Amino acid sequence: MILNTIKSKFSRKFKKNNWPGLIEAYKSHLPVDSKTPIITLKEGNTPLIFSEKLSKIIGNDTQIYLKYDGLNPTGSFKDRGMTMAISKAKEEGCEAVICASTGNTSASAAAYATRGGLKSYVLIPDGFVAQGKLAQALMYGAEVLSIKGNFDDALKIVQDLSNKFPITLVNSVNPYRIEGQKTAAFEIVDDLSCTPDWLCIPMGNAGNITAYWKGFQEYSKKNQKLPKMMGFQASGSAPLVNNIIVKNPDTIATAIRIGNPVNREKAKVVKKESKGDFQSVTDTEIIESYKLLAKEGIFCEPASAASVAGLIKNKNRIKKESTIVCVLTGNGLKDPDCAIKNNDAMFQQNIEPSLKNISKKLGY
Ligand code: AN7
Repeated sequence: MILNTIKSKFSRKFKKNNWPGLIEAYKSHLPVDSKTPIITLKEGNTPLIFSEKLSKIIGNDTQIYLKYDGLNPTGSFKDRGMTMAISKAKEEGCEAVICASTGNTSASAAAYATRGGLKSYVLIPDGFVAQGKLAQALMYGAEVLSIKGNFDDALKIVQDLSNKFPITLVNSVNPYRIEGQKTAAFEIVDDLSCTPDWLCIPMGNAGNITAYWKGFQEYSKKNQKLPKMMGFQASGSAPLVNNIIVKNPDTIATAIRIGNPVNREKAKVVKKESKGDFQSVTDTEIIESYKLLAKEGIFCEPASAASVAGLIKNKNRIKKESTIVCVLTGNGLKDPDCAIKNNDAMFQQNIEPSLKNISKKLGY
């Protein structure tokens, strides 16, 4: 185990300190050439963290790892796709980009667009975007339109706008997004020196599960077993699990509050080819996992915790000595309201600041 870890550290082409960003690192696997202007914030190369708590909960000598993609420059996996989408938009001479977003896509699009000197427009569902994400989009200088509708309404409008006007759509229907995001699977294979048995991942529009599957297919060695792709949705927002359109999706995990995923057909192929499964988890289960992860020192956003809630739900189906990766797609700091409302911490306020009083409060 330790030997493997050391070996995989050196099998990466670039040392941590001079990581050039994922396009440069994996350019032989990506649709770029010397003419592509690379717009990067050095995204990618995120840690794969062994989870002692989860490995113990699942038992049976399983090894559970967390792909902590919340450590990307804007705090979510979207940066992997956005470095590609914005670089290609720039290469193609486009001057403005647009997206609909539950939050993270807008933050990432705004950051990479401004870095590349492009204008960005974002449509978000009024009242259902976490504070941190909105703050980011505003700070990075996007023009933000908060609509009286949900993500699915917003996506339909931006698709129409990008067909009518010279604005590039950077939602995950943009194929370059998938190309960039597939590098997360490359990194997992590099770190483990093998493919995992299962990949547990939250699904909204199902761009990321599509990207991971493409990544595993392209990067694994011949005859190497590919992972079962286990996609999880919130039970109030589970169009892929139930094979329906959800008109009014509802979940505490606002990032995946999506009722009509654009990558539905691609996701079905992933499920079938990987012999995987799509299942739902309740908001209560999501919050339980969110708290459990934080108690191991890993703070992710609620949508990300759906991957772990799903893992735990499948405890009895997991084969002995399996290696499983749960993808933590976004950083917990994105949604401070959710954290402050959902924790088991001792938090006493309005305390008199005297040594005597505080010693007593602390039980000394
Ligand atoms: C933390 O930002 O759709 O299945 O507009 O932010 O590829 O859609 C976010 C999605 C999972 C689902 N976890 O990924 C958006 C948006 C987090 C997310 C997903 C999202 P996909």
